[in-house]
Formats: sequence, C-alpha cells, structure tokens
Amino acid sequence: MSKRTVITFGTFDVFHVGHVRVLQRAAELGDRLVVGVSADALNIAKKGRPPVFNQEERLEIISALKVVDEVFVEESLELKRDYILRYGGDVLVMGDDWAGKFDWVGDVCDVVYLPRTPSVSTTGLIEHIASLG
Ligand code: C2G
Repeated sequence: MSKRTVITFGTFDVFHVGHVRVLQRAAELGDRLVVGVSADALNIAKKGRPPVFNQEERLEIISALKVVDEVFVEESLELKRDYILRYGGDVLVMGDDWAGKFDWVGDVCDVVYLPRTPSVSTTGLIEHIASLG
C-alpha cells in the first residue's frame, strides 16, 4: 500500500503546545507529514503585523520536530491546491478555526479540521509577555 501524506499549514509563531499537539495529531492521520509555514509577507497581509519570529526561524523550529518530514514556505492561501498537488498531500489537516474555509480543495484530497487546544494562542502569549513589563 502506498504511503499516505498529510499536509498542514500554519504560522507557528511563538511556538507553543497548541502547535505541537495539532502537528502530532495531523501526523497520526498518515505516514508522512508535510508542513507549509506561512511567509512573513503573508502574515503581514493577513494580520497586519510581522510575526515575532521570522520565516527562517519558524521553518527551523518546525523542521526540527520529529513528527515533521518536510517543510516549505506558504506564500499565499490561494495556492493551497497547488501546494497539495506539488507535495502529494492525500489529506489536508487544519485547526477548526479554519473549519469550512478550505473545503474547496476537497476535489484533490481529503480535508480534516481538528479541534484547537483551548486556552493558548500566540496573541495571548504576546499579551502576557508584554504585561510582565
Ligand atoms: N492551533 C491549535 N490550537 C491552538 C492554537 C493553534 O490547534 N491553541 C493550530 C491552528 O488551528 C493551526 C495551527 O495550530 O492549525 C497553526 O496555527 P497558526 O500559527 O495560528 O496558523 P495560522 O496563522 O492560522 O495560519 O494556510 C493557513 C495559514 O497559514 C494558517
């Protein structure tokens, strides 16, 4: 039987336990995990601010994880189908904050949304650290 490739995407800025858990759960859905790490420019366009850690740093962190087999830079949300085809994704996994948003790639792979880990977020961590003064 051929190997099942899981593909997922994210910024993974200020890496935290919610990030590691979604990657671990994604990896369990197949034999190989490919991660698209969003470009700094994509973050600025999406969130109006650059990430705390730049894309080279975020790629370095994600590629060091034992559940991750391959990483690449995600330049645009609209290229999702192209990335899935290029990296041979059989299943796209996203956190459920994206529920329904990527159903349009369902013609080329399965699409699964996993529940987010409660009570932890990059924004919350940035605010917490800033409040420490
Ligand atoms: N996540 C989670 N639990 C949290 C926080 C995040 O499961 N408490 C998941 C998100 O649902 C996502 C992944 O961790 O699947 C990465 O989250 P972000 O870094 O916030 O990614 P985002 O900026 O949403 O970028 O193409 C889509 C984008 O690149 C996704």
